[in-house]
Amino acid sequence: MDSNQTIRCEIRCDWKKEEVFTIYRLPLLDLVYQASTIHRTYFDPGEVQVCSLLSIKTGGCPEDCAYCPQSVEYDTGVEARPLLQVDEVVKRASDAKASGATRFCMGAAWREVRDNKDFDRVLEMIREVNDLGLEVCATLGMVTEDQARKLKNAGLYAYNHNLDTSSGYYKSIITTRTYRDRIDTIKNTRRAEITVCSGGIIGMGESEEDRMEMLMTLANLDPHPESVPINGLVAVEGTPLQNRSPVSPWDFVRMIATARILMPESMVRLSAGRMQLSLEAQALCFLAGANSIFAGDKLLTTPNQTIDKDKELFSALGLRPRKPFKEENAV
Ligand code: SAM
Ligand code: DTB
Ligand code: SF4
Repeated sequence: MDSNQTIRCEIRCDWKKEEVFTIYRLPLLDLVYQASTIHRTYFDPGEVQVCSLLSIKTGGCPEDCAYCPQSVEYDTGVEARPLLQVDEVVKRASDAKASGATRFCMGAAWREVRDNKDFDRVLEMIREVNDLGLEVCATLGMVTEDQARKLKNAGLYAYNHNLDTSSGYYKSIITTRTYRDRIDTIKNTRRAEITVCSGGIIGMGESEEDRMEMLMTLANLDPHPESVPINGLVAVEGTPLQNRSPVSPWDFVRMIATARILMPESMVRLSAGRMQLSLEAQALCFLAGANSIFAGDKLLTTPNQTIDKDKELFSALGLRPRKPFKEENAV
């Protein structure tokens, strides 16, 4: 494909390596132009989904994910805390709603969900946050199909489980579980008819090929994940990746544009790492097809761009927060 050829907008789950590499390596402005064209075919380019994140169970995680400040393996200053109470979570969700969020994602530093009292409490959180009229998302580690059905029955709208990187590079980042485990959890949530949120992280020392392979793996899931978060590594002191330099804004734009072209109907989320991007670079990400962000002063344990800065950005670009699906479907 040469840079003048317009990429056809169709939903495909059979992308070949060469096709993905050709798209990823287009001259940047051609890539952005084509991604933007596809974005405008499927979405209102003036709308951005605003999601809020809350760590419902912080730190003390037995996994060894090299990027993560919540692993017990690393001395990062993140204190391990027990699972929050339902009331506290509902209060935080309703505050997030009042400040404009329409999706609420609850994260737990767990390797996997266990069938115990803590899981029952998370199910109750989901029921109550769902009653607020928010799209509820959770990221709790590995789940079985049976657990996924319980989450669905409680009203869970989406499950986040990132592939994080390519299958080849995965072993350099995490040794306590496999890529296959990740894919299996995604399949379990899909079988339970929960929408899938899956993406990854750039800036962990992976090659361009690793980035393209990760996007190809996501784009060859059938159906595509409804939501694809692209995170820039937040290099936290104490983790093995503490000295990684920040991701280039051009790389961010390239990842987002390629994700948009490969998965035209998915929400592409400009996730962690916005603190290291200028407002202008973020604008280019929206032009390239990003249509979702995490808002609020904190991600799970690290700082995020402030609400005031987000307001400035939305106002400068003429962007509007997207309504939750529930309201769209309401009569
Ligand atoms: N423990 C669960 C799991 O690993 O699936 C859920 C929580 S975990 C913190 C969710 C995701 O956050 C990870 O898969 C990773 O993509 C992202 N993440 C964690 N630490 C990060 C960091 N320092 N920079 C960027 N993304 C990060
Ligand atoms: C995702 O892809 N990124 C979010 C959310 N899904 C769970 C998490 C980002 C975490 C960044 C590091 C931290 O704040 O601890
Ligand atoms: Fe645990 Fe998730 Fe962090 Fe890995 S990414 S250490 S599984 S909280």
